[in-house]
Amino acid sequence: MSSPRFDIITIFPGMFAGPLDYSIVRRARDAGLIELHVHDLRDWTHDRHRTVDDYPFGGGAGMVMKAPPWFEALEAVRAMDSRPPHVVLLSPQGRTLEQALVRELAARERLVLCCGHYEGVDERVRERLADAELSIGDYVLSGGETAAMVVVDAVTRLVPGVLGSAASAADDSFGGGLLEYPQYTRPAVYRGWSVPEILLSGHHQRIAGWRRQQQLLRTALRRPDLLARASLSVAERGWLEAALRERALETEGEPDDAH
Ligand code: 9D3
Repeated sequence: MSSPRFDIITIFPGMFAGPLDYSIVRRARDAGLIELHVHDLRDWTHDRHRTVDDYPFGGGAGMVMKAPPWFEALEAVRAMDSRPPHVVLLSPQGRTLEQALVRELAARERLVLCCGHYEGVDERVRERLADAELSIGDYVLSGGETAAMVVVDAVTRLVPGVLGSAASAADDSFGGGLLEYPQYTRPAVYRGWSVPEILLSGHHQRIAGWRRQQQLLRTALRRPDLLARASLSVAERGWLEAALRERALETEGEPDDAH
C-alpha cells in the first residue's frame, strides 16, 4: 500500500512547524512512510482581509467560521491526490479519541484534518463536509490544531514500518490494556531511594511475575475502567482481589488516592 497521507487545514499553519518535526513522526516523514501537508484556510478566501469568520445569524457573542473557505479548501485539497480522503473535523462535539478509533483512522489511506476554532464553525461544514467529528478529550482547547497533532502522532505510530516490531507488539497490548510496571535504571540507590530488590535478583521468572502484579495493582487503583476490559486469568483475578483487600486494611483511614 502507498504511504498514508495527512492534509491539515488550519488558520495557523505555522503551529505545525516544530511538533511534527521530531521523534517518530519526523522519522516516518523522512522515510516516506507518511506524507503530511499543511494548508492555510485563508488561501481560499477572496477578500483583502482574507476573512474566515463572521457574525452569527440570530445574534450572540463571538464569531463563526464561514462555510465557503472550508468547501473551497476541501475541493482544492481533495484534488491534490487521487485517493478519496476521510474528512475529519476536530471539535469538542466529536467522538472521543481512544486507541480503537486511532486504529480505525490508521486503516484510511488519506485523512484530511480540519481544525476548527473556539468560536465554532458554520454547521454546514460539520453536516456536509466532514465525514467524522473527533474530540481528543473532555477539556477545552482553543482550537483543533493541537488535537490534529495528537491524531497525526497516534495514527503515524500504527503505520507499518514506523515502529520496530518489538515496540509495536508492546503497543498492541494497550488494547488488552494494563498500565505499565514501574521501571528503574542506574544508580541502584539514589538519594537513599533504592530500586526494588527483586529487580537486582536475576530471577527472571520472579521478576516477570512481580511486573505483572505491579501492572494489575496499578491498573486496579488508577484505571479501573481499563481493568474491566482487560483479560486476566482466574489466578490473576484471585491474586488481585487478595492484594486489594490487604491494601484496604493497611491503608484504612487514609485517603483513597494515597499510593
Ligand atoms: C464557545 C466555546 N465552547 C462552548 C462550550 C465551544 C468550543 C468550541 C471550540 C470550545 C472549544 C473549542 C475549540 N476546541 C476545539 O476546536 C477542539 C477540541 C477541544 O476543545 N477539546 C478536545 N478536543 C478538541 S478537538 C477540537
